Amino acid sequence: MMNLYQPFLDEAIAQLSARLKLEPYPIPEGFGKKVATVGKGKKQEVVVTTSYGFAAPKLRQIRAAHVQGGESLQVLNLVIFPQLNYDLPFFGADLVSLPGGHLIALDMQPLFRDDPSYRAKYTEPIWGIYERHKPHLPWGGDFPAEAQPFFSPAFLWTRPKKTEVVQTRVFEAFKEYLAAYLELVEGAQPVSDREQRERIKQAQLRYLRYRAEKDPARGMFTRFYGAEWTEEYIHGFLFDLERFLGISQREGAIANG
Ligand code: DBV
Repeated sequence: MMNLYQPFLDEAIAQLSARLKLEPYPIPEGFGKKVATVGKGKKQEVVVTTSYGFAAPKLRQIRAAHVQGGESLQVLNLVIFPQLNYDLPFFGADLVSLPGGHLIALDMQPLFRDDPSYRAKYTEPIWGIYERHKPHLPWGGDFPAEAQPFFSPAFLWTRPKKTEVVQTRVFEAFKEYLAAYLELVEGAQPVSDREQRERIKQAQLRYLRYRAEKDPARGMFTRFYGAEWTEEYIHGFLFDLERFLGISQREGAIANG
């Protein structure tokens, strides 16, 4: 399980570099690489979290968090946030390996899930990929109902028992989803209509607030690196749109109800 997701990260950076004009996205000081030693005695492990950030035309932030904790923990979380004048979905990958097994979430997460024309534009292009992989990557079961609006019908959600499945099937699906996403980015046209732009911004904020508030890694990061570091990592890097827009978290909390 050691470094299970390094090839995924390498592949993502290779695809992104080949298809986009990448620029660095700033990573706040102290968040580029974080190391902690956890556990006692024989169970002691060093957990290293490495962050990657890029921007590209049409894409406000491309960011990844890679958590390497030896045999007991491997995570790659990669999210792409488009510029607010594009109606593109988010690219979202949450690849998590714990001693009990693997948890894989892969999707192009829609801004407007229930809009049929949006679905035709952004889910149909990946439907074939989804259908090809689904029989080998069975539905992972329960996930939070409140997360439902943020996933497309082509959401790959699976909990493989075998690491080999991650290295083969999941890796193929990951490559294909990312390639298909970059195709959509290439074809995307800017939105100039003010009202539509406002709807996009609100949909991005909804998604972002949900992810920041419910981040399933919060507990883990807090245990490793403390609460202060973790909250700043979540709001200042992983899910930073409110900061980017100059909205305080307090206003955000009020807007969220
Ligand atoms: N998840 C993140 C970030 C992570 C991360 C930024 C950098 O959003 C890791 C790290 N995800 C992570 C970890 C776990 C999960 C689980 C460590 C395991 C938590 C644990 O078992 O303790 C998809 N990720 C999950 C789960 C789901 C997702 C459904 C299971 C949660 C549960 O069982 O409660 N990805 C996640 C999600 C959205 C998404 C909810 C919502 C839009 O895109």
